[in-house]
Amino acid sequence: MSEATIHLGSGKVRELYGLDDERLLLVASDRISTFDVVLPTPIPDKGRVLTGLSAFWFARTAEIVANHLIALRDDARSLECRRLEMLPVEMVVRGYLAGSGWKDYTSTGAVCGHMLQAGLREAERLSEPIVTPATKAETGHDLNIDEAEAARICGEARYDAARQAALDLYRFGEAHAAERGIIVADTKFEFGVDAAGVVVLADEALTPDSSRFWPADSYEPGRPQPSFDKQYARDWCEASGWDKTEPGPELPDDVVAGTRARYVEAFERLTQTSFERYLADPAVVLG
Ligand code: PZK
Repeated sequence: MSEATIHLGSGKVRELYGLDDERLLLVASDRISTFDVVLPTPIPDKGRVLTGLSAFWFARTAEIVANHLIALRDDARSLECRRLEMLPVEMVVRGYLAGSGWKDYTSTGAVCGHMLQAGLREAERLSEPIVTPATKAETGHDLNIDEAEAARICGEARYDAARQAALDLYRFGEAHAAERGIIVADTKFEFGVDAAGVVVLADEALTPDSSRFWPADSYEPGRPQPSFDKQYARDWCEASGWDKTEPGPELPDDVVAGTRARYVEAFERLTQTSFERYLADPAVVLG
C-alpha cells in the first residue's frame, strides 16, 4: 500500500483506509465468518475472489447505476473508491425465501412489510424480487425495517433511486449467475450519494459475502439450501461440536482447501475467467 493511508475502520473481513479527500481504499482479507463468528483460519485468496467479483460486477453494471469503483489494484484484493455520503440503510433484495425472510414469513406471512402469498415453502423462488431494507443496529446485527421507514430515513427521492437500482442490479446478477449454475437467493447492496447528489452503488457487489449463492444443480425448495461457498466450513464447524460462540475453531487443511476451491469455482463460473489469469492481471475482470 502507498504512504500516508489512514485506517478508517474494520469490518468483519475487510479494512477501510482513507487515501485522500476524495478516495478510499477497501481491502478484502482472507478471513471467513460462519454463524457470525470470524474463524481463526484464513481461506487463502478469498479476499482476492471477493474483490475480483465486485470489480467484475461494477464494470458490467455501470450502465444500470453509477458505482464508486475508481481502480482495482495489482494486489487483486484492494479497490480504490470514491468517497461518498453513505445512505444509512442496507438494501437487501430477495428473490428466494431464505434466512430471516423465511423466518418472518413463517411467523407473520410477510417479509419487511411485503405480504406474500400463502403456502410458500422454504427457499422457494418469489414471483417478483422484493426489497427488504435494514439498518445497522448497535449490536452489529442488522435490523429489518419496512420500505416506508427506509424512505423516511434516506429521503424519498434517494430511497426510490437506490431501490430501483437494487432491483435492476439483482435481476441482472441473478440472470447472469443462473446461466452459470448459481442461484443468487438474495443480496445486499449499499449506496452513497456523490457531491452532485447522484445515488451511487458502493461497498461490494454480488459477492458470496454479501449474497446467498446456492448451487443450482441441487436446488430443492422445502428445505434449507447449502451455501455454494461456505458449506464445507459450516458443515465441519457443525460436526466439530463447536457451540458457535467466540472463539471459532481452527479449520483443518482439507476443509480450507475445499472451501478455497468453492470460492475459486464461483469466481470462475461467474466471470468466465481463470483465477490464475486474474491474479496475473487483475484488470482482466474489468472487461
Ligand atoms: C464506507 N463502509 C463500510 C466498513 C469496510 C467497509 N464509497 C464510500 N464512501 C464513504 N464511505 C464508505 C464507502 C464505501 N464503500 C463503507 N463504511 C464507510 C466498511 C469497514 C470496512 F471495508
